[in-house]
Amino acid sequence: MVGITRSRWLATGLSTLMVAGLVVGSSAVTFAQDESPAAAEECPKAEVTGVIPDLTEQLGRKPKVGLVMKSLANQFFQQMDDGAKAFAAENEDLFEFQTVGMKDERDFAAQVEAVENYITQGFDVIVIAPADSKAMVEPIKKALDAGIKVINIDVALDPGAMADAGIDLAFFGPDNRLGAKMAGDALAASLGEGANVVILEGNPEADNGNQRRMGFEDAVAEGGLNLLDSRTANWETEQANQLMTTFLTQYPDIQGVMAANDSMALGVVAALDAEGKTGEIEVVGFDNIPAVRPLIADGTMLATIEQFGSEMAVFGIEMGLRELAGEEFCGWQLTPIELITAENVVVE
Ligand code: ALL
Repeated sequence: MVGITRSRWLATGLSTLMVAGLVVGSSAVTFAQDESPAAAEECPKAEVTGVIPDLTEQLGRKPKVGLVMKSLANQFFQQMDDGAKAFAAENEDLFEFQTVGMKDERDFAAQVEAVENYITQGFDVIVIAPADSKAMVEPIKKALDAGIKVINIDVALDPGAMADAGIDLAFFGPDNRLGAKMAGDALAASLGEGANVVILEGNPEADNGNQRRMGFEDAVAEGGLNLLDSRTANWETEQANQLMTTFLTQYPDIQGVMAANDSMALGVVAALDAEGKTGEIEVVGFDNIPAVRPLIADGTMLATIEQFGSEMAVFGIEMGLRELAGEEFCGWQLTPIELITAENVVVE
């Protein structure tokens, strides 16, 4: 993990960081405590301990934990997969571990199938980053009905769909709207008032896709930017490349681009390159995947947001096993984000 390690996340502890704009070391790690539904519902903050309860005696075997991710073509999930597997290897005497991902961002059926497989195979805990905030509620309800502890990370499930299904899961993830606002603010500060910008949205079926769009719009409003257009490229590099190429023909005066993830930012950068516009148009993204770090360091991209994907999955595993041991978690359990620019990017 570049920039910030799991040990730093664990050492500082989530609950001690639950203040807006807290500065850790030289870099700002930002939380929006006031907006957290967990705070509103007075759900106690879950402390990250890195300690896994020993449930082997209670169960008569090691508990089985499954991690369900989204596209493994995306470095964000490759890193999450690596981090979670490393943590499981360190704790192999305490739990068994498997992971599943989708082949691309639209391969939604793979998630449904993964949850059903884990139910059939008698898993005890499922940690899931849902690809669709509404449609994943039904398969998750099936898992809960089968007695499985389900931990929702990364993309919040839809509260209405959960209410309809009669379930209420805690959400372990970042403030996506605030993160996008931070990236958008960096763009606004660099370009100045009145600058022409476009937004590339994530998947509209995923809550974090919508949150990030709203966060970018907040930055547009606050920074007095001129939003020319906002469309989805479904989190995908290739779609983003095509959309950006279209935008460049349609709006020859674009000055800045806000992409809801780095996979799409990479597609944007390639489109700019093809048109000979590298360096002329500022680009911000979200994720801090390894592929964008050199681009941030050399100024091809202005900024991204680190959201600590591996740590989020490890957090989910710990909380799932603690639920299995009898603890209960509710509300929004906020995880950290950090603005990454040329000032603090770490290229390996
Ligand atoms: C989201 C993640 C990442 C990622 C996207 C693509 O849930 O938070 O930003 O790039 O999924 O699937």
